[in-house]
Amino acid sequence: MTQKTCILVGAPMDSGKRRTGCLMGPDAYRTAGLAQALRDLGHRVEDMGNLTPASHAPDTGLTKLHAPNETIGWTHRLIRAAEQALQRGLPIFLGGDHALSLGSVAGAANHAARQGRPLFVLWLDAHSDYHTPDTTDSGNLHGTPLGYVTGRPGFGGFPKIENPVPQENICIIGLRSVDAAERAALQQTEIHRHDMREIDETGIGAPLAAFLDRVAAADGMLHVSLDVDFLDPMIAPAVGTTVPGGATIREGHLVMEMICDSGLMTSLDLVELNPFLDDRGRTALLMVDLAASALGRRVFDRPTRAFT
Ligand SMILES: [Mn+2]
Repeated sequence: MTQKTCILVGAPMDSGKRRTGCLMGPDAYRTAGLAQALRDLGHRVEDMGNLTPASHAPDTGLTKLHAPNETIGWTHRLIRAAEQALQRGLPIFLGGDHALSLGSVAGAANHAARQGRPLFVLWLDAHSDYHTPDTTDSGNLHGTPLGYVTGRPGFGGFPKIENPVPQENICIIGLRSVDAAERAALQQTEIHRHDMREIDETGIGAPLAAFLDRVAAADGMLHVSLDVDFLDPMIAPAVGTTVPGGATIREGHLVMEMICDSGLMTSLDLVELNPFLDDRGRTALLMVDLAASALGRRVFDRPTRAFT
């Protein structure tokens, strides 16, 4: 594939849910060799280091939402970081929990709008993350980024969404944990949704190929958001929201290689890695391998690597 400038953006955001540990994620990806893996593929790599949230009011703990003000601070910071990095290359947001996508996707949408191109979003996740601060039962804002970037109401205090992502430009693959309220809301939308049963029945390549064809036909930019819990917890244990029955290593690599073949990806999130829960770094290493596949590595060109 053509050489790219990959910009690593550390986002040690841990405010999107109550269980802590994702703040260690960016350094786990560095330790797992992400930058070298991308350089070995011929890409230029810049590491912006770890961001901090914009200044924000302290969180009081008096609302049902967990840490809304810190999350708002991160969202401001990440919107700007995404806009700036996209002018120079392909940003890879090293999470941090999935609330970082409130900012990374909103910023990517602003950038795409300035280019006069539509933004498409591929959401690889066990969950649909379509809640709003009004609909969430848990109060965990990592379950809200797709609600936010599509312009759902209820995000008072957050940066205003300037360029909502059209519902039909979003594709979620990997679903297997959607609560009743969220399912009802999703069924009112044009978001493309592919649950694990469909993947079992048709294979993971078919819905992805159809989506990538739509992105290409529209000359779209493509933001890919990879949640660790897209993968099966047997192979990727380092996440606080494990749901059995996730994607296999083969399915993960197939998705990433198809993304690479398409040449369409313009930004990437790696989210929800909690190194505190990992097993000798295996989840971090797998996420690095998947990122490398999305950027040109072919699994069958290299020897098997042991985890121990
Ligand atoms: Mn998620």
